[in-house]
Amino acid sequence: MAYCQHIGVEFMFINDLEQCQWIRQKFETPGVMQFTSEEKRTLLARLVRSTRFEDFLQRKWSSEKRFGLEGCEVLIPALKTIIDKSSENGVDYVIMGMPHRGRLNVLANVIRKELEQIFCQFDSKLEAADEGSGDVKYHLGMYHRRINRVTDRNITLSLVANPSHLEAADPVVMGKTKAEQFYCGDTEGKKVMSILLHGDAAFAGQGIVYETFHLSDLPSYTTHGTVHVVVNNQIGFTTDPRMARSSPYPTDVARVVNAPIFHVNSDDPEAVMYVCKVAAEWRSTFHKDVVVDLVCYRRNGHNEMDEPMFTQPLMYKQIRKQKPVLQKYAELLVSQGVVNQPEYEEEISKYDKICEEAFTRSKDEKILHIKHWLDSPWPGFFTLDGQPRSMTCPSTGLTEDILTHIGNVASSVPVENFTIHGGLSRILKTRGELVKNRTVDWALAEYMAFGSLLKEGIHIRLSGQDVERGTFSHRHHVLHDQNVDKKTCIPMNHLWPNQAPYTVCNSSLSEYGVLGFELGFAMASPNALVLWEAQFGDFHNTAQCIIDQFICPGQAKWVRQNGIVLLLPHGMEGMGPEHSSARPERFLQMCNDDPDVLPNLEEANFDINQLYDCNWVVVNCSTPGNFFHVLRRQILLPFRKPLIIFTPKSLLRHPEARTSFDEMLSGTHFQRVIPEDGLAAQNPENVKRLLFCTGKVYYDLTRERKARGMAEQVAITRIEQLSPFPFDLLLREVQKYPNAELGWCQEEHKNQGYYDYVKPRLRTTISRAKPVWYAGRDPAAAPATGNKKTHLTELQRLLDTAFDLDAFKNFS
Ligand SMILES: Cc1ncc(C[n+]2csc(CCOP(=O)(O)OP(=O)(O)O)c2C)c(N)n1
Ligand SMILES: [Mg+2]
Repeated sequence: MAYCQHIGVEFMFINDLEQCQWIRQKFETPGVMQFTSEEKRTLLARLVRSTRFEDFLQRKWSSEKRFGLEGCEVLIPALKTIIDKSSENGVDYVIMGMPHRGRLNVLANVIRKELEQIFCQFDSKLEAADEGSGDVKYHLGMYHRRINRVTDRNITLSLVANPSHLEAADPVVMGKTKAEQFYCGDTEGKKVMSILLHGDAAFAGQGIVYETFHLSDLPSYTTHGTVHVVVNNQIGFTTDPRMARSSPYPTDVARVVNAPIFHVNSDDPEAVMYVCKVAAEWRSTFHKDVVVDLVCYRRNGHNEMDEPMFTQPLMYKQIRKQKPVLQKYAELLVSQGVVNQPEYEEEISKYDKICEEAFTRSKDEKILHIKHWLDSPWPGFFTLDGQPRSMTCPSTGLTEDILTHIGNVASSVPVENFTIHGGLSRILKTRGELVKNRTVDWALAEYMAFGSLLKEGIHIRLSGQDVERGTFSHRHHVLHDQNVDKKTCIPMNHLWPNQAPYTVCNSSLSEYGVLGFELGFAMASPNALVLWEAQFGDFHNTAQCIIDQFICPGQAKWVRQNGIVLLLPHGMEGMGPEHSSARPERFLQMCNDDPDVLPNLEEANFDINQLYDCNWVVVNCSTPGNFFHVLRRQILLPFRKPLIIFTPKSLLRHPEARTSFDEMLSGTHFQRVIPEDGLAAQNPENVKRLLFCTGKVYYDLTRERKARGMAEQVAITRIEQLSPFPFDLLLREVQKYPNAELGWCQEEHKNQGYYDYVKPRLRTTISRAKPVWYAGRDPAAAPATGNKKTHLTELQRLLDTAFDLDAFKNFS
């Protein structure tokens, strides 16, 4: 629908009359697009900066990729207009996410990163001062607080670091925005907002765009409206002319996600400015998403090294004839008498001089500080030079009083006149009995960890599909009144008078989007425990990009630590190929510790140093108590690392999977290894086989050992923290049983699970003095059989191998 010249608006799919009327009025009122001379001059100055910045980079580094904005230089004034207008409406923090195109220009001219810091990124001789392997310049993030010249108000701008994967940063930006809103009590998005930039091909093609839009409608995920800007050059990658379509893709997206879309010709800077103003006003009026579609062209190839004429000769002949928008607009303003030619030229030479001077200064930079490119500073968490405040971790235990208090709240309904379901009453009653007996099961252990951290002022956010109740109906963190619709109670928020708030939220049916969101949430502050739970562990694979691109290498690429926790239900329980494996092998394969090098075990604080050096922590707890400790350790550590926990399903209700309060009291710790402590440990010389395992198979092994009466011959030691690998404790275990063969037992298939990770490390621990035998399922393509009977046969086979003391005779 065309209203003003060069503007098209689509919103008919929105079925809210007030919103439609509002849009009509903004575009149908005659003469709405009037600008003062001052506004026009500002617009021209912004176009000068945008254009001359790219020109400058091109002159100095003609053979470097920079993904320039040529053809869509209006992006800079467009963003600045959105920010000015939002600042005028009370916003003081803008969080942005964007792809490669124009990123350096946005850093320089919107965020106002010092130019010399940008220019020195082009100097390959600079040495990196920070730990980590770094990233290319057009991926780095940034955080900057300054005065907005137009409104004279303080404004903080942050651009989230991103990987090459287009649109992957979208949910991360939303999560960070939500967190910043949460921490400053901005419940309506009046102070903190997000702006997302997109390429047209990525916007239409990447499903994560839709997942992210969808989150904006959910109470615990909404950021109260995002302004989306599409750099619509109607071309995708380098070579395929079919990517250029006459009807623009972004409309298709907007229609699906029910957001108004304003198309605007990017050759008309005033129309662009008007549309951006309206978009910002829309957001502050309705707190809903809106899309600005900057219809432009791409003057160069995909990057500056690319020749577009190879594949799009005719289109590029036309493009080469186009006058740059700056020149066109300058001519218009000169003809209108708003500026004269010398003033315009003066504006250009002023900015060129700024660039030249910054370039000279950039040559003095000797060292590259990736630290300067952090998107979220954590004031006070580290020492001034960015180090942890200590290299120790206090006990993660609690006093009996605290355990009992949390236990009592967890097994009651802490408000009056509230009727819960009869089945739930029974669950709470059983919990109460556990508390009386001074024991916890999994759900209670989690309660204890969360409840105690809330007492210490740590905000907790647990998000994922059906997490409020728990997929396995074990958690019940939100009680629902059986008589009054939508009346709920979250007992975790009734624990202590001045506790931190607990957020538990059922997410949409998304993994990629939601995990990205939670990662972004965790980015904002180190003093929060942010957990994402997969409905079943294997579903994390649709969020693989967030794991591979952000969680695993995030610190190495962007220096920023992140303490996100992944809870991944895992275990072979005869439920078929799906729902069985959280794919531990994938997480372990991505750990950065060396399988072949034994670290110095004598080093003080060996365990903490190991944690400090790792890229993430991978655990599989066999007891609720250890689960409790590892959750608390996550916050009590003086630094942050992602934590991957393989969590149980059947063990949630296993009568032996219980922990006594005694193992959770002050002075107790997370056990990286749980050594054998039965008969075998009393006469270790007699032990014939020492079996190592992790997780649920431990219970199958002890049951089988008992049935076979082999408690003196076979020792079973649990590795609870798989990575970083507990070389020190395992060496002790091996030395304790000098006459034992060593075996690794897992219920997973041989090419899956932990075997490939554990075996070389165990061998390194013992200087390769003995073999490490394997008892487990054979290699397989699928994670588990679909047949229950086969499942049980396989299990019995692996247990037979584990306890057959002659099983490996023929191999040695
Ligand atoms: C998920 C993903 N797939 C593929 C690529 C490779 N790639 C880089 S840029 C690009 C084209 C992007 O087109 P568009 O979104 O229109 O942005 P433009 O370059 O035109 O600004 C592609 C396919 C990528 N970076 N990420
Ligand atoms: Mg494009």
